[in-house]
Amino acid sequence: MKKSMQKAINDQINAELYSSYLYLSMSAWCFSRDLNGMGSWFKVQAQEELIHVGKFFSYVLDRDGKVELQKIDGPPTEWSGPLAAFEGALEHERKITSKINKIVDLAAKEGDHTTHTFLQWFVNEQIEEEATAKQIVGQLRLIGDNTSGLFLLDKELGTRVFTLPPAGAAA
Ligand code: OFO
Repeated sequence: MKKSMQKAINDQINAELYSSYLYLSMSAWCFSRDLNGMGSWFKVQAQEELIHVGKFFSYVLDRDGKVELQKIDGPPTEWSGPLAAFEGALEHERKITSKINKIVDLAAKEGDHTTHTFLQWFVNEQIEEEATAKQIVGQLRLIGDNTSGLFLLDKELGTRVFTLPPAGAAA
């Protein structure tokens, strides 16, 4: 693997770790407001981001590259409400999509077919990541100031569970 690609993937490992940090912070904020379903949803999201970290981590090592972990920035800790938190999540996922696309562009430019193929999983994953956040933002906008609606959505989001990918897939 070329050094430029190794650097791009190490930067992405940092971005995925930040994603996990950000969602863990959103989780804490929701739990502290008794929005336990949303708190749990964000916690699962934080765990899923660590799966993304693991995929990039293993890929660099499998290609005989060097994993270089970097400092993780501190995420925000306050949001004006659940809508603002989920809007922040959607905005963040859009940024991640554009980062992934840039690495895909680099792989194409460098003729790195292996990395190009590897990245397709993330290209597809980002469709779901953005769609899910967008749907929750839309529902929260519909709910507005309706506390019963918020209560119901919180309950529904609390049903999300973290499932480990099949053996080997997370490595
Ligand atoms: Fe949320 O997809 Fe990784 O960062």
